[in-house]
Amino acid sequence: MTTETQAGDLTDGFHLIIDALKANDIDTIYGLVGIPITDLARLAQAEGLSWIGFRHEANAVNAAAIAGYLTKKPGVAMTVSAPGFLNGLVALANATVNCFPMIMISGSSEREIVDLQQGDYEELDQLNAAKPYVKAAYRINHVEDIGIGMARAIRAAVSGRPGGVYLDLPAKLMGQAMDALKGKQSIVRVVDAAPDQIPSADSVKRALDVLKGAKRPVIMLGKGAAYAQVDADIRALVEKTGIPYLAMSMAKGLLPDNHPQSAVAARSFALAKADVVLLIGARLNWLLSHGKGPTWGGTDQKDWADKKFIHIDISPQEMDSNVPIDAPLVGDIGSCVKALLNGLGDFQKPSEEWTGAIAAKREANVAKMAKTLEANPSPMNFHSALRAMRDVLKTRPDVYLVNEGANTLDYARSIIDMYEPRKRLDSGTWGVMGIGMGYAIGAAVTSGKPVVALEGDSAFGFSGMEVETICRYNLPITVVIFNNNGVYRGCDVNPTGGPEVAPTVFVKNARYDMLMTAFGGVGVTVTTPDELAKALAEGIASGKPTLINAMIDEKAGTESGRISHLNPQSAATKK
Ligand code: ADP
Ligand code: TZD
Repeated sequence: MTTETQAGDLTDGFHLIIDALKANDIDTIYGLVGIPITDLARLAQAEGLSWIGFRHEANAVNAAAIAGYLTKKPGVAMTVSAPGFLNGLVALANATVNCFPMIMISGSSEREIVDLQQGDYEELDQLNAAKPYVKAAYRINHVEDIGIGMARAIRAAVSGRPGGVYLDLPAKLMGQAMDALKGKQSIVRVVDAAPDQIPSADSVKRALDVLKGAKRPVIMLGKGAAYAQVDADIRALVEKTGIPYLAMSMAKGLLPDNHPQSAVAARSFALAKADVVLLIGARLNWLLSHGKGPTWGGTDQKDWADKKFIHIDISPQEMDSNVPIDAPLVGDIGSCVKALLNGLGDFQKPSEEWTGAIAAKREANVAKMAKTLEANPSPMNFHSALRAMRDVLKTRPDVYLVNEGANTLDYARSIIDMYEPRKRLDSGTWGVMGIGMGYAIGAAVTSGKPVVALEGDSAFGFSGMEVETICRYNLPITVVIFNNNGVYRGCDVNPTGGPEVAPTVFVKNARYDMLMTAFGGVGVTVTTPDELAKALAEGIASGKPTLINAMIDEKAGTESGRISHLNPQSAATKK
């Protein structure tokens, strides 16, 4: 709809914001309209961008975050001022914590009123509120600065360690006018937004020396490795070195989970016994027991054990975060992995003793798990339901799997194998609930591929209203809810015997499927693994918005899934 710009023509903030996004190949905005961004949303759509409108900002921002992770381009979300901004901020912080590149753009109220706290409509000092939770936060005050401001936000989101960026756009900015030709010239197309960061030759040599000296090496792939999109080189490094590897949750599928070098079913053994660990895009945070303690063969929680770490990360500050890193390899994963590959020479693969021990452990654990999975209890439990889902999903490796909950998350992570990179999207670094529908929508919109969102019944509740969004855009999303009547489980009782239900308990036998049928999608309740398998296969094949309410034994599962030990225990002993 743009016509040729002529001398004397005027443009405005609304147009320049859209022009700046388009100039940087941003084609989708995830958002929720209201003052002062409604016309901006309309204009975006009129100018050919896709506007995906949500029912709550957190879900829009989660969708943008996962779009950023999947595409390496910043996902863009847009919200109204104060409450809309704050609703989105949790998800923006979550994007930052997970190193996903995105920009949350929020409209804001009159600066002179906000700054004197005189009580404007939706008044909040958003820029300062955002700062502690984001990688960068900027405000554009003048129409002439829109091009450079947007460029700054884009570069901040994707360069170095990716993260969430907040961009504040005061309502007044949108209406500001300027000469159209000058406006056009003010738009910046960012050149090389995430430049390669080449590791130093010394650091490469040091890493290779440590790796070559290893007797019992292990490679740990994290979601940074998946994000980097250098799948072939990572596979080559794993296969050429012959080193057993482990994948963190969202790195599953970077190499197929049934790869012969996968040590995932022998994780505890491999971590405890390894002498050298090569971390590729994985932080030594709580998910890896901070690199120390019994998980790593240490005698107590603070024991570093006797391990050497080689750590590839783009962030130099990540080195020595929890344990000393013997060989820091700072750079982008693509360049670091290439450098290692180039220097491998005639690399001696690890001994049969080591790889054989891992294989034996893996086979024993798989056989043990197979027994549990074969059982057919009634009502179904997590294992029998997941066996059914595993068998269907194995036939569709192209399907994205979004996953959140406690037991639903932990069991699915180990039972459902992934075969393609970046297909598993889950609660991530914070173990946060509420990413479900946002991630599912973001993945479906960016890829056009089918998505299965496997949700605990509690987890689903955080973003459940977005089933309307799924129906509105007719997205190929099948939501499966493991319904066990509560948070973790549904069988707790109020110890007083009073009428108020226990803190973890929901309405029994809720019909979540009716939420989907309310908006024109397909809804079905299933009670057996066969029914679940059939409904799942149909949901994926049809491409229609589908919700499967899978009834699970309310006594199955454990408090907090696999992280029960993180619940605080009283130091006082009961008399
Ligand atoms: P996981 O949860 O899978 O263990 P983390 O989120 O803890 O993974 O770690 C991802 C790491 O990857 C972060 O420390 C981040 O700095 C790093 N990272 C992200 N992208 C790149 C990249 N392109 N090159 C190098 N490191 C990267
Ligand atoms: N709020 C937020 C934003 N994130 C959280 N992680 C929690 C609360 C606490 N929490 C968990 O850590 S898991 C979970 C909550 C509320 C839900 C577990 O119940 P579920 O899953 O029904 O989703 P399972 O599979 O039945 O255990």
